Amino acid sequence: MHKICVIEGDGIGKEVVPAAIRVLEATGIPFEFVYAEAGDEVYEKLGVALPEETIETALECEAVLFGAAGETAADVIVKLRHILDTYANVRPVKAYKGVKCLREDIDYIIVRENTEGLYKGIEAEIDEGITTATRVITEKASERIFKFAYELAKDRKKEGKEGKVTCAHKANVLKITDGLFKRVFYKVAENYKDIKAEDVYIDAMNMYIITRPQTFDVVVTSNLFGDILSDGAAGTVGGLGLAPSANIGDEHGLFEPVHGSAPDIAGKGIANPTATILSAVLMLRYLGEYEAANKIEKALEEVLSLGLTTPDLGGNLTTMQMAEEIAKRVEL
Ligand code: GGG
Repeated sequence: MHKICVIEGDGIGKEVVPAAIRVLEATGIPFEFVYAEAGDEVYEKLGVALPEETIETALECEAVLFGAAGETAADVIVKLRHILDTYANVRPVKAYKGVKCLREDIDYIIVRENTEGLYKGIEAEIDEGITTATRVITEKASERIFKFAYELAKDRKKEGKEGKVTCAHKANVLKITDGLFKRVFYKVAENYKDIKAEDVYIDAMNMYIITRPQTFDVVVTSNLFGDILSDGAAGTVGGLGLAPSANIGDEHGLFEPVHGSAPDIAGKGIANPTATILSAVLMLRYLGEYEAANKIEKALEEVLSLGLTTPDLGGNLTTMQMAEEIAKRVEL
């Protein structure tokens, strides 16, 4: 029995998470889902966006499945990643058949450092009209994220991928912080002679994900850069509705779609559940349930190629109808 903490969060989180749960239940794997609250609505109700009870549940479960954060994102999802010390934010960028993508051969992973950078949240108003934010980059956190990225590239190489890690930074301007980041990247590379290592400037990288996305395997970058880059990358493979993520640490795993609460479409039942379902697939692999994970991915591919989708991908199904199509195929 896998004990999973489920936090739907705000907006479309309340629609895409039940859709993913329906698909997870179709696998027949025994789950205990423990529901916990967080987000804007909870803040309105209790005056706190991430209640202690939710933190305790997240800490005691085997994994967390999270939906979407709204205005309280910094106090909910960013804080939860810190509390669970899920230092690697893994964001696959993959072109699925049946989805209009920039190219058919896009298949790489963005690894975003999850615990520091500008998202450390050290901000201040030092005088009227003068504000600052402190960008924290440490050798320790950089070393562990690079090890993670190289290990991931090693695993992917076994599956036939190139075996390359690309570090995206801005060391020519942020000389001290990204100077350290880049230095540690090549220091860690010394232990991975069988994996290619290259570095690019983050602004150029933003162009390369459009002009030559097929040349990347594992891309590693700092927190804010990774957040921005991965939304752009999602746009090349069908949009945010298809972008999953895994937050991985040594003790905990938290799985969530890359998208937020999308208040413009919340409550309409038209949100694409794919990103959350693919996040659940990542969760199953984390739990060692590889067969079920592959089965869901295959069913999803079939549903996408048949056009049985929500309106963002040109179909006319609701969130739950699309999930049903996937679940039916998983149950076969
Ligand atoms: N499911 C992810 C989510 O709710 N994202 C909203 C957001 O603002 N996230 C900030 C981040 O990913 O760091």
